[in-house]
Amino acid sequence: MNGAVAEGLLSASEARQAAIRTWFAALRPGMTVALSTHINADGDGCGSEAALARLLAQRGIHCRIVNPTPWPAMFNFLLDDDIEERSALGVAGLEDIDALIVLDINDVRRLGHLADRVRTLTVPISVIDHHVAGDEPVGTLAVADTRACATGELVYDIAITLGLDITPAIAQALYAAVLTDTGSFRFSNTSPRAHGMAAMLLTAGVNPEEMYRRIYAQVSVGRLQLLRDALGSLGSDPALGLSWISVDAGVMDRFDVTSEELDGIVEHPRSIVGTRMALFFRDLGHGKVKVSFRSTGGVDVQQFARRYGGGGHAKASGAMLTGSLEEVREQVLTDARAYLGGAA
Ligand SMILES: [Mn+2]
Repeated sequence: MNGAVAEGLLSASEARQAAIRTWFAALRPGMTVALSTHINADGDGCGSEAALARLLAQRGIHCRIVNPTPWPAMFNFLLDDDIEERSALGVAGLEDIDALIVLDINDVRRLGHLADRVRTLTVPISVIDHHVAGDEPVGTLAVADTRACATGELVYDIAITLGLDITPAIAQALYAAVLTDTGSFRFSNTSPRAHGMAAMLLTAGVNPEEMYRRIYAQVSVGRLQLLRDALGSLGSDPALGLSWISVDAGVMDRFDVTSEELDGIVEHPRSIVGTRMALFFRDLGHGKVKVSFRSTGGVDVQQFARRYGGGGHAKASGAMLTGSLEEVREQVLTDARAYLGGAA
């Protein structure tokens, strides 16, 4: 490995550093800044917010986290008395601020019930994100790069570009961001830089076993009972590489689980050898069925989901369909077989 490659693992690109300096020039000591992220914040959104709040505090900027949905309990360990988490305030949390920074999304509509207020804010709004900008992008100043494995990578670059101190608490938040967004360093966004950054964060005090325990070894008994129940519905069509799983409308009450705990169920059919497309059917009751689409390899599930008015990414999409669980499953499986047959 040559020196230039090694250097690139540990430092931000010139373009990214320039974007960070321009972004930071709009902030001043003494300011109060609101941080927000998408509805149902994930490890990247929460980790990026917790890290950025502490980093900006080093420059005398006070941050208030105001998310459109409650801070997930599983990420409480990223917070402490030094962070003002005020998502419960709703739009009132966006009053008396000097700037808004939106993380891990670039579409106002993903701010849920905060969106209307954000559209009318007159304070500077900036975005730090690694997604392709949506139809209604947020703000004017951006530290945005779709090559970043996580928004947390961009926050890390803010820290090193501005010479800020990556304390153990900041390192832990950034590691949570990268760990979760790369699927524990398994997804295709697991870049050399993701590992380079992870190495630096371990050096800064992250304990990887503790992070595993806090983020992944937190499963309730009900979640596993639900999985046992759901596995009874597992189906697969090995010739086409199609696998699916379903849950009925009563599972959340029956097993006392939250909708967050349904995340990841689709990874079970997806993990079947030879699977190219995995489907998760969730009956919401009231004649609505939520379908999650996942792909492995070259199948574009975003294109497939669009026929049902859904969308997302090429490898992870979703859609809401009308009908009973049986009707929707029958229709989508028929369409998926034709789609995979054509794409074979
Ligand atoms: Mn992300």
